[in-house]
Amino acid sequence: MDKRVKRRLVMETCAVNNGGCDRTCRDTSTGVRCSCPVGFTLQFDGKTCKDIDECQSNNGGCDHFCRNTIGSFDCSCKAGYKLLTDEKSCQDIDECSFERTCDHTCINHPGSFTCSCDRGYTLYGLTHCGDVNECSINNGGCEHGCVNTAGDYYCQCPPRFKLHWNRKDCVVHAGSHIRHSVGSAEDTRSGLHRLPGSPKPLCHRLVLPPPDTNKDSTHPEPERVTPGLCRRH
Ligand SMILES: [Ca+2]
Ligand SMILES: [Ca+2]
Repeated sequence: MDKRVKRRLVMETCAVNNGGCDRTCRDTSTGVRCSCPVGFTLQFDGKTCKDIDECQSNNGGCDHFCRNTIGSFDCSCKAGYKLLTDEKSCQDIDECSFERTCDHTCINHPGSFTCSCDRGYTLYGLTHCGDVNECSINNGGCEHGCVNTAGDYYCQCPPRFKLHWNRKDCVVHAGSHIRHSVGSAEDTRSGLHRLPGSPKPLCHRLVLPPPDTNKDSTHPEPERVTPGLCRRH
């Protein structure tokens, strides 16, 4: 045997300095053989192990994000997705499958979800539904009182008035002592209502107290009778 080879064989053994190998060393008849664990590749020097960047190839097989680590790699997913047990695939999280995600209605989307609210409610804070105070805008369209309720509202009238069928205006009760005048032809054209059973269209002169006080509601003052309150509907 060549002296140099013999000398090299003597020098290179896994027993000494791990045969110069980074990781695994194995003695063979031709000398030491270095090898590397999974996730590493043996360099041209036959000794050094270098991390494989799995993310460089096909994104590491990850659906969304790939992060290289020394000896391995990790997949992760965008917000709203979950990593499946194969540790590569990402699947939308169905937030609507959780309890109480939305106060009212939940709509699942890929990577997200939205909430919607029943009529009469408005969405706040993405998931919550709050009652709309219809009375806060134009008194809810009510001629007199407006009462806000959860998810709805209704109009109110002072004593001796009742709510018109349009649910907003107030009309005088039949039999009330509040005077009314017989409507003219113009009243008919303007669509003024008539009392049930009344042969002629009647324009009721409504005497209304201010919306926020009942002070005058029991004693309407004649001078406060306003022709303008003979309303269209
Ligand atoms: Ca790696
Ligand atoms: Ca979703």
